[in-house]
Amino acid sequence: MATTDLSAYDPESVPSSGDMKFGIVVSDWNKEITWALLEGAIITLKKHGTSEENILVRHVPGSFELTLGAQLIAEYEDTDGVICLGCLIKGETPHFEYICQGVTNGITELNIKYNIPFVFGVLTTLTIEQARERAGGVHGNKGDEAAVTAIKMAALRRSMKK
Ligand code: DLZ
Repeated sequence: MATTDLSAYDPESVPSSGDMKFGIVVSDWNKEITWALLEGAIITLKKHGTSEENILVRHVPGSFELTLGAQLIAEYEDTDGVICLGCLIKGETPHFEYICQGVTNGITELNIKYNIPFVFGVLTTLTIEQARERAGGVHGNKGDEAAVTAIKMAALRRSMKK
């Protein structure tokens, strides 16, 4: 089955993010991968107009901590959205499933609780190779996809604001 190129999108479909501010919370577990996602997200936000000073980056130890990290940004900073970046690689125990479930539910709840988008930029792969392929490899960069989603959702929210 063909895998989507995570970095492929129509630039015309992305609004300008020149006046937007974003938080990025990045997990340092599997940092070879997550820091590549971070780089992709920052480059893509800048490409669409977000300035360096309007990109707030915060690190957390693992993907399980992404939910609280993102909530802290939402509580203490005035941002148009928060991008959550992590990489979970399946091991030999069910730990992977629990963390995947925890972070997925956590980020979903944040989207409902706050009136800003929280983007799920978390890779969940069976191997490190699959993660590399999606962190700037043959399948593009999940960080690019997350940044484009954040801009689109932030623009949607602004279009609704009275
Ligand atoms: C403990 C753990 C394991 C085994 N694997 C990963 C992983 O593949 N990716 C990831 O982001 N985090 C992992 N963690 C760490 C947990 O997310 C979390 O940081 C710890 O359980 C402490 O709460």
